[in-house]
Amino acid sequence: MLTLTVLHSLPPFAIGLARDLRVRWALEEAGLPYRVRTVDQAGQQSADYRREQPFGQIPVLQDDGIAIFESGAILLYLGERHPALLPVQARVQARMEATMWMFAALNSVEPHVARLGELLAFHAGEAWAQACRPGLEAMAARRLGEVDAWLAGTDGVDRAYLAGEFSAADILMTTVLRMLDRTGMVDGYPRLAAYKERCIARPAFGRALADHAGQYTKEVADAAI
Ligand SMILES: N[C@@H](CCC(=O)N[C@@H](CS)C(=O)NCC(=O)O)C(=O)O
Repeated sequence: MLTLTVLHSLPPFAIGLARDLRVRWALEEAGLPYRVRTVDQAGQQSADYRREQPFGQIPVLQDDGIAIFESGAILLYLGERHPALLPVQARVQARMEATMWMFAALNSVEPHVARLGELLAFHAGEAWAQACRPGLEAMAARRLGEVDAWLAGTDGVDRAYLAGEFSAADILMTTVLRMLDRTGMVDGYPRLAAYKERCIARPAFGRALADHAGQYTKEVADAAI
């Protein structure tokens, strides 16, 4: 049985964004049942957990004695076993296109989007943040425009997904784009916004989000009292 480690509690703004959602989504797409293990703040600091995840973060996926950290590595691991996430090995070009876009989502887009998202979530009112914001917005916007241009495809036909059929790359890119939901920036790119909507309309995403949010519902209810 697969075991996914998630944070024991989340601040309300992070519900729907924490990176266990990527893995839940991939597991749902692949039709793989899993159980959830939670780690609290003390657990994150423990030597045992640090051996699994050196930064004390989530997600971690355990599979029969194998433990994997980093959401991208987890999706690659699952993708190597499930063609619903990554084209089979014999389709070298298709598989590499999906792999390249997985790295692009994590390495070329996420850093800029996450930096802006963190600034807005944690430091919005601070003077230094106001000074940095235009530069970070410009860089995130540049990347959004570049992904949007890729989706324009060729011969006037838009690409439905980043690399042919739906893949783990779309899970990563969509979860990165969702970090900007509160800014409305993605809506400035109708093709990119339609792509994001197409991805989150997938039943597997709906199930993953419901399970992820359900994990924290009680905590939110408690906080409201
Ligand atoms: N690059 C890592 C980032 C993991 C990450 O940032 N996890 C956050 C939740 S989304 C976390 O565990 N935060 C708690 C902490 O850093 O203490 C990945 O993709 O797995």
